[in-house]
Amino acid sequence: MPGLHSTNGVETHNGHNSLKTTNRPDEWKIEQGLSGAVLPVLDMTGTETKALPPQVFGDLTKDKEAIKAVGDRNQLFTRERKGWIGFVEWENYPEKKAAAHKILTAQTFPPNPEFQLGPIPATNPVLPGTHWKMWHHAVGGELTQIPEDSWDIVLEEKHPDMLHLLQFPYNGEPPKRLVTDKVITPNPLHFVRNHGGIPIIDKEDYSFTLDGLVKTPRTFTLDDLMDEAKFPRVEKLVTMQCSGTRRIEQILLYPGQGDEVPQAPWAEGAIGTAHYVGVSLKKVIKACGGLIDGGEHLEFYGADTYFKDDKVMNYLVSVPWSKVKANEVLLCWEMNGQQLPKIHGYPLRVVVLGYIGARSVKWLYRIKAIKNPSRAPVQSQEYLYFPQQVGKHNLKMTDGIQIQEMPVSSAIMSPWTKQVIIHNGKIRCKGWAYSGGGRWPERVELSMDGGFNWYTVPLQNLSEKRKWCWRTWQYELPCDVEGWVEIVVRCWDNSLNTQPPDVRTAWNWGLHVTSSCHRISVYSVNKTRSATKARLDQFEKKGIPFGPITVPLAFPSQTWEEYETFWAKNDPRDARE
Ligand SMILES: Nc1nc2c(c(=O)[nH]1)N[C@H]1C(S)=C(S)[C@@H](COP(=O)(O)O)O[C@H]1N2
Ligand SMILES: [Mo]
Repeated sequence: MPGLHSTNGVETHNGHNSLKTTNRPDEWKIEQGLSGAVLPVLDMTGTETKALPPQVFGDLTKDKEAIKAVGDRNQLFTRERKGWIGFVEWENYPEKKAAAHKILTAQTFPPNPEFQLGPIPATNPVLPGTHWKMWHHAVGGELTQIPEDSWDIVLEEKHPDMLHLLQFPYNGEPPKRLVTDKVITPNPLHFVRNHGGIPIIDKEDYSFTLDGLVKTPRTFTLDDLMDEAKFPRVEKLVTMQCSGTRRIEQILLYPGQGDEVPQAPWAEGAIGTAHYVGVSLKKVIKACGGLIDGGEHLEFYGADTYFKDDKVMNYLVSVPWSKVKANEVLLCWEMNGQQLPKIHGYPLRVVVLGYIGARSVKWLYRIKAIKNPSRAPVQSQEYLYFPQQVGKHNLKMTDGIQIQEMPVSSAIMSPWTKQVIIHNGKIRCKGWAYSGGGRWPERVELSMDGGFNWYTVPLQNLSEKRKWCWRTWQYELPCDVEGWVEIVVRCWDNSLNTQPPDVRTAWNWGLHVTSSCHRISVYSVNKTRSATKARLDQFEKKGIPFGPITVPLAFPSQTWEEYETFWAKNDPRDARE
């Protein structure tokens, strides 16, 4: 094919030989799509196919004069309030936003490491979040210290076994064996999804404002909310799910854009269940005299700083009043009997029942009643569910559905894909099932033949049925056959919704809402078969481990005597005329 060889002759040294080749050293990998980022785009619009050069990143530039002209960053980007470490308020200060924008556009940053079209790093943290750290340091002022402070909080508050997908902004999930270990997720193991740093807020200095289209704008302290004479205390067991859960399946099928540069390659652990204590936002709005002048949506402001397209802002999203009116939006200060951990929004966060996690704003500092859904990027540009034909060249924000309620979904936490399982005709499986919008799992089914036949998990093997909650399940899945089998899980919720069969069906450019049936491939070795048992006994007698299955046999599987006996009975090998 024309134009695919990008390099001039390179010398590769292979033992004693020196090969002159025009290939890249990793040509084979590139050709096999294992290094897709360096594949040229092919232009076939003309009579000849042309290989288009990829985007090149030139030398890094920095206009120091322009940055200096912006002014003293320590004064410009100061802490907004006493006792609120890491909180820069942007939304009330367009000139401050403009100054930060100037700083970010007056320099270039190195390209972000590519992992979707190449290998995912084998490290924990998986991705460092290079750009976001650099942007924080570039803006400076109160933001300078945030990446380091945030990581300290991760180490202080999260379980040492957490899988750190992105170091900064911190994104982490528990390993599979701990995701469904308990029906209520212990706080140190609850997944974390951050878009920015963690503000460290002193409870004594905490308050938030409710303004916009309300009759009487007011400021509330935590003590105000906790006063049961004013607001009834609400307790709820709630499953929170990030719409990025199981994104890795979409990435491994086809790379996409995700909702911003450092997309967390989530597995099945971006879901957690906790017992929250707080008040209903509806009551707090009532205390402000209710909504006025066509207030239809409530916009939540988080104190963290979010970067998008060289601009800075606070974390803003909105929910409709109808959701609030139904008492399905809570303001919470307690999680599983403890004060909210810093990483989960201390001192106060929003918990929106049955919506994607993105709407449950942490480090809440303001609620504004507005007419239309928020125009902030997290609401209007991200968390959009695009149709399959939408991609880099034709993306329009209005083509995406704003994701609010999660659809029904489920996942297998054990065993793991590619695992070899020696069993007595049943494979022990466990996992979770969940449905958004206040629906709940009614039936969980497992298949071991790729989704042709389904076994129903008996109800006693499912955790308690509750509105707003997942159900964990376990099941001994009958499996007679040997070799590679595909185990699939699907859930039916109380509205009889179920899951699309495969990832391709639900794949989307934003890599959101991987709600397709979760599939894993395991290698079945069924010991109830006498030949299999005899063979495994031989392995055991010889003290030879069975795995990995790809290692060639350590001892013969058949004697020559057995071989001859077979042919004595079955000769001739070929068919007679
Ligand atoms: N202020 C603020 N609130 C936020 C976010 C954020 O980055 N900043 N992330 C949201 C997203 S996308 C999710 S999935 C949930 C995750 O909540 P958790 O980190 O407590 O598990 O928080 C939401 N609230
Ligand atoms: Mo999320």
